[in-house]
Amino acid sequence: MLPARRAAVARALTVAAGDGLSGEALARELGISRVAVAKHIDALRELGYAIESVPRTGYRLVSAPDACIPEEVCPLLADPLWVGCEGDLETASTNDDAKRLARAGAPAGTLVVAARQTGGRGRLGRTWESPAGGVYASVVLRPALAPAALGPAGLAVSLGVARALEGLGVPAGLKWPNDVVADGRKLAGVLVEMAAEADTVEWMVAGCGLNVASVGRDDAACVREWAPSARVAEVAAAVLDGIADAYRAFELGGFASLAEEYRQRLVLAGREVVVRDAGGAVIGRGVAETVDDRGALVVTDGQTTMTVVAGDVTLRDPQKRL
Ligand code: BT5
Repeated sequence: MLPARRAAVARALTVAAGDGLSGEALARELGISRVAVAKHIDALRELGYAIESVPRTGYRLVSAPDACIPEEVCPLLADPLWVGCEGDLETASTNDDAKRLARAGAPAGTLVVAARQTGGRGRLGRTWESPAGGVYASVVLRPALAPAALGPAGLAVSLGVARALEGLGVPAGLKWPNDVVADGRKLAGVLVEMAAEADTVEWMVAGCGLNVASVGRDDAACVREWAPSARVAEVAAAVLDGIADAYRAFELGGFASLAEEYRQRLVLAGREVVVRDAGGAVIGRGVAETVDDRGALVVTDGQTTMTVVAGDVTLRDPQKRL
């Protein structure tokens, strides 16, 4: 992974720790001018880095921000899928940024992260509230699969998120299709978008929004309820590595290879649900039984069984929690 220069300055200051580094040493190490170093230091301060300017020593890092920014997330990523990471403190939507990069030819494994979003998007035209204190990340993928095979990609990605959260001590469940929930409240959502031509997929962008700190909604959960000292960047890196792992299995073996694990976490099993199509029209009511190997939700009303390939479900009794 080639970190941007700004990230390289942050890295060098982190490694130097209390000793600090002179502007000259930084310029030499990174092969840039001292003016450029000063510019990157200013940019890092704007991102929330506390950097002291010490006479004769140079720059010393006092503290790094707890935020979903490339400087903090990238060094923690372990999966070989990741080839590049971009992003800033704020953007409208990391999915929109990743789509732009994908259209411009960015390779699979390119990441976009942000500390907050001003236009975070959910599925079906809904909004994703994206204040500071969350993970907002989108990945460019180029699956070697037919477009029709990508239907359950979001389920695979949400399973990757849930697995990673379990590793952090969060009791993560899955609400079909793409929601990660805990204690009956939504913790994370996944938005998959793609461009396909005939029978090839040009690109696919998978975005994940995840609450690490509270967002102040009654129907939302956050990671810190179970992991009070979790840092945003650590959670982001764990979740992104989890997504990479699940995506690889999905690309190789399809959803069938992940279905059993998904089913084990399905919080809807045995619950009365209302099924709606993408336009919001009710297309069925019944008990959610399971998710089949193609990723469809199986709902039965006692007489007929329907398999729902795409759409949305809500609990029949909205007072009841998942
Ligand atoms: C989703 O949509 O759950 C997908 C959310 C994906 C967001 C990520 S952030 C990075 C990337 N960039 C983007 O612009 N988007 C992706 P959906 O299933 O439609 O759920 C949306 C619904 O979740 C809303 O209508 C609210 O009811 C609820 N919601 C909104 N913000 C929330 C939050 N922060 N926490 C919990 N629930 C929330």
